[in-house]
Amino acid sequence: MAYKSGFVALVGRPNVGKSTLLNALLGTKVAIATPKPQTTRNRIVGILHRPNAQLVLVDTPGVHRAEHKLGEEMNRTARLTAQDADILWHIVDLSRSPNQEDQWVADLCQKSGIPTWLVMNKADLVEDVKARWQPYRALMSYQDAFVISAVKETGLARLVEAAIQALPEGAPYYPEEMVTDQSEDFYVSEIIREKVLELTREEVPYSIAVVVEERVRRRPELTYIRATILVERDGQKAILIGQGGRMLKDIGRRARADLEAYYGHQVYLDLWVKTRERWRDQEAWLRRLGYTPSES
Ligand SMILES: Nc1nc2c(ncn2[C@@H]2O[C@H](COP(=O)(O)OP(=O)(O)OP(=O)(O)O)[C@@H](O)[C@H]2O)c(=O)[nH]1
Ligand SMILES: [Mg+2]
Repeated sequence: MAYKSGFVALVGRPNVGKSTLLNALLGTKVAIATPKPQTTRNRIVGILHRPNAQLVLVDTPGVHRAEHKLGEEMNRTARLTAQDADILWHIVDLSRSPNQEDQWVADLCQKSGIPTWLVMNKADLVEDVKARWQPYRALMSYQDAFVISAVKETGLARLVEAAIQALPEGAPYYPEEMVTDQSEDFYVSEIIREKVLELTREEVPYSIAVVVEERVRRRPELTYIRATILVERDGQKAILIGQGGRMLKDIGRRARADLEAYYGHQVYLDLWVKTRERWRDQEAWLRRLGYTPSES
């Protein structure tokens, strides 16, 4: 049997479960996933290896109405990633009705001319699946449709098998042991950002970014990490630090627990908070933080 390989882009509006699905399919956490919309800000590659195929899954930021340059770049990342895929999975949340953002994504898929499958997620929250899928199927002419639950891991095997069947013949794109293309610093910064998303509310989670300033293995059993959380206003800085430094300690404690599990040894996490006014609207910051996608 000829070897098959290719790219599947996971596109959809925010919060439908794209990153949860990516992690479930890989069996390991490569992308952070939280109950807050606009969690993912980058293109995140996850690689599924099979004896006769390599399925490259690409998670993208949720397509939304952007209010900052950051949001525009996130939408652009989703658009550019979709243009390069062999198959598009339009992920939707079956427990909700389609909205304008779902329509934007469907239009983007339609315009790309790339085969697009409707992947209806969160089926575990829905009683009458059939009654719910009609309005979604009407968004565009999908090549195929699947009902899944990323959290309960139902319908996933069928989805992957179908994708592998549909892949073009070709050599693998990535080496066999590789699960993701993201750097260690990126992963570390995302874990910290995830904790901020979990612990803060309103504008704060959206106004932050995390920069890993230093990461060294000080001893065989200890990694030292110094990271800065950027905020846009001093008021947000005060919230992130919290009374008596309690919030920052909480963020650090949770992030450290995850990072120690990841490294398999002790982590010393040195967290700082800095105000950088309106960084979300500044090209230079977006570039430095890795939020500006390249054209290919
Ligand atoms: N009940 C249920 N919840 C789900 C399912 N899949 C994802 N979720 C939840 O939906 C929320 C959003 O999940 P994410 O994976 O972060 O969604 P996303 O599409 O990546 O969101 P953005 O990165 O913001 O675009 C999280 O709280 C998930 O736990 C599912 O199959 N069932
Ligand atoms: Mg996501």
